[in-house]
Amino acid sequence: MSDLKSKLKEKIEAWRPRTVKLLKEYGDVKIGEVTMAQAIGGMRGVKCLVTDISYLDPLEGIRFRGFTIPEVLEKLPKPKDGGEVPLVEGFVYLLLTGDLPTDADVDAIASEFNDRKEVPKYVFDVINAMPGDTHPMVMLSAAIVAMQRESEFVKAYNAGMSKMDYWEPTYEDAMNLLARLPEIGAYIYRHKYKNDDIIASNPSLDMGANFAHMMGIDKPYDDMSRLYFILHSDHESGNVSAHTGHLVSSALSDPYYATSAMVNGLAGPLHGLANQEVLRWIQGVMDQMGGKIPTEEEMKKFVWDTLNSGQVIPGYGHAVLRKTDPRYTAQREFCLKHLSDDLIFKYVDVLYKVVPDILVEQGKAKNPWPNVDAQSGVIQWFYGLKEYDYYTVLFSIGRAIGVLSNIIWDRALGYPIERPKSLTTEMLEDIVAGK
Ligand code: CMX
Repeated sequence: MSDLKSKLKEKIEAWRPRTVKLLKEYGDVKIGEVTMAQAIGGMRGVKCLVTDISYLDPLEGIRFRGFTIPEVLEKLPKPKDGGEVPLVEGFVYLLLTGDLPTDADVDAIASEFNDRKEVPKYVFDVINAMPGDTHPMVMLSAAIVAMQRESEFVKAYNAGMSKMDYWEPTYEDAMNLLARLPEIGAYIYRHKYKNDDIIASNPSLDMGANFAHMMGIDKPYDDMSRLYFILHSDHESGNVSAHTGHLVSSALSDPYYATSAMVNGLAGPLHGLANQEVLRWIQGVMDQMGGKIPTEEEMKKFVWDTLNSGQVIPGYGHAVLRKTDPRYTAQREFCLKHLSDDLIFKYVDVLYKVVPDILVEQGKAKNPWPNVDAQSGVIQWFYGLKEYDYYTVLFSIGRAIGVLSNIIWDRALGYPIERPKSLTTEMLEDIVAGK
């Protein structure tokens, strides 16, 4: 058993009694109520999910295992080549175990990923067989589900494993997936946009650096990849992608099914695809401006035109957050350091100055501030990744870290199949009428 897996085993055994006690002794304690608006309105704010991997405070933003983004960026081990962003391997360790890793822990995970990262050839054949205009998220989702025949969970389940052991083969599937997703993601990019000029994986590099290498993009794109994967990893459990992964996995569908499903949820323009929408929207404005930076007044007009035509401003608003997303801020700091003169960054900057006031004036959005997607495409574009329909693949690789960490713990703590209750409209009307 790997060091990480034995550490996880210890943590799981220590944690299980806490969950069992809450369930057995305090199962009737109320933690909230559900209103009519919540039932009709997408369950906003209903407290009915449990996770210890991350917590989202509406004003503060995300904490991963109790650490804010600046703390994660400061405390986790960094690459030895002068890279400024922590190694993704160490972040995986933090999400899984709740502890900060040592350099040795990080090295052990890097070597575990290296041993697991060979993608079966038939997966690439599936991607190659798709029409050239297939969306990269479809390629990713199909590639993941095609690999389902590799599932260790399915093999162990069919062999009659005990429920207490479910987490162990889930861990194997999760680690295999995490090791392979950057390989698959880079393959999709080079296959679809670079004439199949595939760049072989380099086992001596960490996950972020190897991804940059396989994409064919120079430094500091290695740091950018690390930052991107860490920032997009997890946002507690209620968002569409995380919740989809958890839900599908609750039926004991294995991590391949669950991860492919979470990718499909992330592909919606109100969720992960918003990063591509931001770039598409900005490009439209740039075309109309002939490349010149709009004044605040000109930008206000573009924003109002979009709102008045019944569309949302991509990259702004959030179902939980009520302040600027710290994931936006972390990327903005990266931009200020590395691409402050970039034209598109300047557009994003003007947007930041005008959009919140306009959304407040419009009076609909509960949160007028930018989210993670408002800035992320700009950085990719700057480093030459101009094919913006690819951006959500990057989000998916990051999000898989959080979703798979959660799935391992879901299985370890024995969370059951998810099954909320529906009512009919007539029943709601009867409740209002006091019947
Ligand atoms: N532009 C215009 N209108 C917006 C808006 C925006 N950026 N954000 C919210 N609104 C509107 C909603 O569409 C809704 O309108 P209706 O009453 O007509 O339906 C109203 O304001 C209230 O919405 P809300 O309660 O503030 O927000 P929701 O929780 O319903 O939705 C989100 C959250 C993210 C889907 C929404 O803010 C949005 O559509 N943003 C733009 C898309 C985006 O950036 N998505 C990425 C989010 C981060 C991620 O998951 O990756």
